[in-house]
Amino acid sequence: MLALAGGVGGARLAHGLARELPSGELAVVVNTGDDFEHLGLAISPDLDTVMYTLAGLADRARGWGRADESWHFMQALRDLGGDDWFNLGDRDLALHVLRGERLRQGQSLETVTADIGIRMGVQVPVAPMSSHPVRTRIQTDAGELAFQDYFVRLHCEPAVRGIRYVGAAEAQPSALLTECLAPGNLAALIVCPSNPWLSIGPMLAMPALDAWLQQPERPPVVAVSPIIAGAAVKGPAARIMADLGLPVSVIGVSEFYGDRVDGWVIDHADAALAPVLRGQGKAVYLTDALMRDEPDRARLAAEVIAFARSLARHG
Ligand code: FO1
Repeated sequence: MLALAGGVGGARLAHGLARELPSGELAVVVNTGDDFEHLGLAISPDLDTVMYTLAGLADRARGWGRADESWHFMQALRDLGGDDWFNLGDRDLALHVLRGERLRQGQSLETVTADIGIRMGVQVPVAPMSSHPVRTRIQTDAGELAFQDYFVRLHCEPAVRGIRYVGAAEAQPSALLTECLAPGNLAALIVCPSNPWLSIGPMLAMPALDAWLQQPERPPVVAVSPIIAGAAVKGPAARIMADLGLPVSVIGVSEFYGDRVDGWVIDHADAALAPVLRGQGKAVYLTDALMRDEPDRARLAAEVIAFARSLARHG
């Protein structure tokens, strides 16, 4: 199975899927639209969040960055008048320094990611959507912003008027993604509960993935709703939906994903919306969609896997 994942929510379901599927049966492809150069470092936040989470190194509360972190670098940076709006923990820093050095030596982002994953003890194949740069840019009333400027420096405050995925149309899919999309290789594709516009959108904008999704005959695609009872579990998804004039519910997300998704996993709190989704021809699975802890991640993952397999059997 292929899981498409972005930030924290995606990483958590990917962790559950990794616990429920033998490693040969799962691949995780991650958004790189949030990547940026900062202080001379090559930073890939979603790749790092997924890898730290799969390796059991992620900070539980924050969701991003590492647990047991210290912040001496940030304090010294601040004392020297450096840009301190993007927090880089001392242990996390090593990863960004190493990745930047290897990219400068000419290694691809996919190769660097695979090597680092092995060193971290990540058991599941994880790759970027592409080794070619894709950058999510946020159009606001105050002009167009680079992703991290919107998300972190400005705390998602500017109203979103549009989103561009610069480079996605030209980006060559990673080898792992290409392998997953090859005929007969995939039992199902899982769209993790990441931000649809910020984390999944950049991947859907890649022609290779879009073409695969548009095939009349293809393995089932199951999406786990990132919106529960009209609110995002984490992050700005609900705000963005309101800014874009979409219904702030799984219906709004379903409008964005359209026919790419065959089955929706939604929370019991949204049971009233199930008939609307079924009216759109979607299969719907109702459950407790919130992942509070690791057992929750495994439970939800097991339900998603069974749901996807049921769609594969019944077409
Ligand atoms: N998110 C924040 O809200 N504030 C930060 O200072 C911050 C630092 C950071 C450092 C490394 C990393 O991998 C992620 C970090 N994030 C931070 C999260 C990141 O901006 C988001 O996780 C993604 O870009 C969107 O999912």
